[in-house]
Amino acid sequence: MDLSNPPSSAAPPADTAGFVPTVDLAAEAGRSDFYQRAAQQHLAPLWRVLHGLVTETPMPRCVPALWRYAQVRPYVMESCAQISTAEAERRVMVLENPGLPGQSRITQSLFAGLQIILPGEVAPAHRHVASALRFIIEGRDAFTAVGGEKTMMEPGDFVTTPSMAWHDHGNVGDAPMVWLDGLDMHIVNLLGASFREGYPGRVHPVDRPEGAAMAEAGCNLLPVDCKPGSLTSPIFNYPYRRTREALHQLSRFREINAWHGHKMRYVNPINGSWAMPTMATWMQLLPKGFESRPYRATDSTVFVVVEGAGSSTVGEQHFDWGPHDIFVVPSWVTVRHSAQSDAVLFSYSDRAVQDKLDLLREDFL
Ligand code: GTQ
Ligand code: FE2
Repeated sequence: MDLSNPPSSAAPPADTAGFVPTVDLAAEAGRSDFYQRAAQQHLAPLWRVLHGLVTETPMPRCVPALWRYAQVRPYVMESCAQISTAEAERRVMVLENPGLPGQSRITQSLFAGLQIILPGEVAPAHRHVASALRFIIEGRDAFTAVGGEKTMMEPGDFVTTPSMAWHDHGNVGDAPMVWLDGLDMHIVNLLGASFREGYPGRVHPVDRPEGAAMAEAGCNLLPVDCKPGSLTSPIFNYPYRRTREALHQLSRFREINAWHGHKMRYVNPINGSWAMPTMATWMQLLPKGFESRPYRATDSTVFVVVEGAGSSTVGEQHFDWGPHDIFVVPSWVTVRHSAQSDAVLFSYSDRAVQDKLDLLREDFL
């Protein structure tokens, strides 16, 4: 789904291979006076742009890309010398897709950034319509407080911040904490539905004990009087310890999926749907030596390497990856993964939206 405005160059050049012009280009010159007069009435001819708007196949402007953690980490660290969390509100280095420069997008619909919090720092409380996910990269002893409950975060944990929930983050340890933020604000903005509010205080009061959400919803049980208030999972920290154990146990008895390896989706225990209403999330285990069969889907996907080493062929590109590297597979671009050692990949995409709108297509090649 193209969630951004159509480009001004929506009509591809006539010499583009496979482009079928809707109009007789030779006759266009004679129409320019008409086009100019119509433009004064804020009218434009569809036939000049039709095939660029309604494309035969997805035409993502987002391109395959890889960020090696070893290369970007120094910049994330340097950002701490440049600005405080108090001044920045959120100290985040945005991962910008090279095909979408200056737009704060890692794919057409999604945001990704590396957020860092130093020992003793607090990222002040605020709330917004956009939903956020956190995928913890390094450090521990940092918490996020969401809707009045704190959770400590560890590498590999998947943590959610639902729409309009108050949230602040803090580091009570002695080492920096880095995580990947994934947000859906471009989807929210496309729809003109964004609001945000700062909290009149550094942190929002905590009124639930740590572990409350896990006790209520994370044990295959729900309180008898539980009334879901939103489409976001009531579990807001899916700890890696449990995810990893599930994947490894699965790999001992279950036949491997030829396209995905051993891949689990994070679910909302209330309704069995995605953990978040807009962003789909997964964790997959690719056993040593596994080579996936080619796969493509209409959701551009962001991958974060958790453990192990391997490589992925994304369209024409070949990416070698290791722990903490981040790469993007654009919509409808074919991907193949191969694992050099047992490898674990976290991923997220806008599939939760595409599913609801009946837009998703996938090819098992
Ligand atoms: O941590 O609350 O990367 O509100 C962008 C917007 C992080 C956050 C981001 C946010 C946050
Ligand atoms: Fe936020």
